[in-house]
Amino acid sequence: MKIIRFINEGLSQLAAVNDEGQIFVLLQSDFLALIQEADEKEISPLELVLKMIEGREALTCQVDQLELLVPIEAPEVWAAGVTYERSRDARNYEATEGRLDALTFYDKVYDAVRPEIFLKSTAARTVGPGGEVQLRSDSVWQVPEPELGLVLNATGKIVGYTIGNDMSCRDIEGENPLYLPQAKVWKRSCSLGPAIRLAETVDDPYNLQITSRIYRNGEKAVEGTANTNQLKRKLDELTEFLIRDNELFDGTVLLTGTCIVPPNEFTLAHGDRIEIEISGIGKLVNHVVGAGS
Ligand code: DO4
Ligand code: MG
Repeated sequence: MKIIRFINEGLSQLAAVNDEGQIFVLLQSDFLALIQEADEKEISPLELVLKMIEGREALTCQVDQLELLVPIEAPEVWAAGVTYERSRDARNYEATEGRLDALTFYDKVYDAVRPEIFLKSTAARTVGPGGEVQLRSDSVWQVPEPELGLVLNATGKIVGYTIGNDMSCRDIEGENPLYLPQAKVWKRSCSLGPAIRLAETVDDPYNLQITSRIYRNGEKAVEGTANTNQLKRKLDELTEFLIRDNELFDGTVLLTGTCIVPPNEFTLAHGDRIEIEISGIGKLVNHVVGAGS
């Protein structure tokens, strides 16, 4: 069971989408209200949704006919890094352009007990399905990072799964790891969506297929696939470090790191279309616009 938000007669509307793709309008204002109501009633979110849609008519349209909104206005989006071997190798390359002669920060963090976790975005910097992600004006090496996103409550419990794009500037990060916040955080540098899959309906989060495609002038320019079974860390390990001595807000999203990196010569350009698909969650599509657009 997935939860989406869409525009209905000018207003934001919450809805549940079952495995057959049928859409049922929900009365709650947003995903958090749904989770909170389930908590108050001491039932699971899935039970609550099933009760609400029982005997109700589904909408007569398909999800791709709706104008979707970001499924959650996450107050904060955090991100874990170097959680896949592929990410470690890509960072090593961008930091040394192939001149690798010693253990780097990235090798060390890949094996360390403490994971890399950084503040990636806020609601105002995050776009939803169909939205425009923006390029930085001072970078010539920019890529999307397709990642599984964990939707958390204030205690760090995983209440849902979504798709995230951790837009990144490889040249800025490669120049100096202390530039990480600038390589990661700027206007419209993060996207989430198109849906949140209720956590209890995901059998095995360590077996989700991730596919990413980038189209340029209507032609596929890059494609990559990965599986969350390649993840070095456990999801609970990441959330435990995130909540440690921290204040977390309901609806915080934690991106779990990328395993798909385009070829080194590739950089995003205005007009590109990015697709990120994760099995059981959906396909997040965004359009790339140049700096200042
Ligand atoms: O070390 C920098 C960030 C890594 C990251 O974002 C990732 O591995 O996905
Ligand atoms: Mg990332």
